Amino acid sequence: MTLKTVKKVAGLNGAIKVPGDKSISHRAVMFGAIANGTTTVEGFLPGEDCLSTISCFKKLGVHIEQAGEKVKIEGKGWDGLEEPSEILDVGNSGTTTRLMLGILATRPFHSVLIGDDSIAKRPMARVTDPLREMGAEIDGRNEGNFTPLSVRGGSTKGIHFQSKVASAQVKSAILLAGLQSEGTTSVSEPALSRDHTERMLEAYGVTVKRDGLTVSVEGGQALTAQHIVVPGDVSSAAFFLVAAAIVPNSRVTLEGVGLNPTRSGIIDVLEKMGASMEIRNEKMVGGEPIGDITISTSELQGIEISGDLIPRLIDEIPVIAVLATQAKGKTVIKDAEELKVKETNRIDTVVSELSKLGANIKATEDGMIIEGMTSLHGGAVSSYGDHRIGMAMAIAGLISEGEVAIERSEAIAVSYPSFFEHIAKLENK
Ligand code: SPQ
Repeated sequence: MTLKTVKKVAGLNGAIKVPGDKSISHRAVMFGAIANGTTTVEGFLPGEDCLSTISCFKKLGVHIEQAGEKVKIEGKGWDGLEEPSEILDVGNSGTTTRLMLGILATRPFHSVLIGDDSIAKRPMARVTDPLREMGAEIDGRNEGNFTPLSVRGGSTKGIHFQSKVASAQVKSAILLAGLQSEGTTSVSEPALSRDHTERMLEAYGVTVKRDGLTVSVEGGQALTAQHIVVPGDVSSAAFFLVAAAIVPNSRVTLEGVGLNPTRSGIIDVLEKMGASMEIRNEKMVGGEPIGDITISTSELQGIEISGDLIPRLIDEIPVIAVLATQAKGKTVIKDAEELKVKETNRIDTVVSELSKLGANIKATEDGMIIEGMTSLHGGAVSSYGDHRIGMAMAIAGLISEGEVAIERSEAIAVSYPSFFEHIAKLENK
């Protein structure tokens, strides 16, 4: 357990390249593993979650070489995956668990998935139920809702699935199973979740049909190896976008950040709150839009964040709560019940830890209400093993009077191993 102390800074200035996108890094490896031929990945995120994905596919017999941000995957097609002799350990990663279940559902062998204490509490029935309906045999604790889970894949058939939640992991798991199932598989969701799976499957040569909130694929499709360039992770950039907006005397440029509209809700929020921000050098990289974002210290106004915007910024809500403490008036976050089933219950952890630093914040059934502006003070907080809570607390520490001591800060390596180095690089000395 690592305790990290963060102190108030005089300003943040300069430019950084945030690490590769976590969602896209996972998918690049997974799709490379089921594709035919050698896939190479550039800009891969060497965070613990994505390393768990690599380790699981190695256990499935795929030859993978990873050195920092470069990965080489020797794919032998769907049939190249072999029955693992060991348990597949997904670590802390919900994306690994749910997308792997979709892939394993059609493989004619037995495998067992296990993860850490946080994964053991995250609901999997949202994926295991539809995959069973397609014909996969899946068992596990609480009737297949919690890890450890065992899968015996086999001959599956396409279904139409109406998801109750806007979840890219649910959508992706079912579509991946659909690629090796009989007939058509389609998924409809209540609001559009991140669409990296759809974009990347197309890049790997798969035909994906999109019609509003419904996506469908035909069974029997093979993937062809690719060279994938991973954009910077907007969810990691979000911590420094917020930091630069709230720390006095700051001006920060974040280079090569992914601007996929299904992920860029944080930019809409900063604009609506009145942040002084500019986006330059916009271009497409591997089917994903990217750009450089420059942001300076800003006067901010509280706003309401709700509805279809929520899936576009779901992982940014912990740091948006920090932002809201420095905005004039009230910020209301609604329709965000999904926060309760992330690495922690992020409504509870954000509210409890920010309250310890003096924030005026209260939990609601589906979100939180924050009254600004408040001057935060130092104190002892915990990440509770949740990388995004750990980083949100560190950003709060940059403006707090007195030190913020973050317990279990090692969790940050799940998605942003160079986080504290980047703070040190930007900090006014
Ligand atoms: O992979 P994991 O643990 O689920 O990670 C998180 C995160 O904060 O990094 C969520 F806790 O991101 C999810 C995200 O919330 C990553 C993801 C994806 O890559 O498909 C989709 C979102 O989850 P969901 O449940 O809405 O599909």
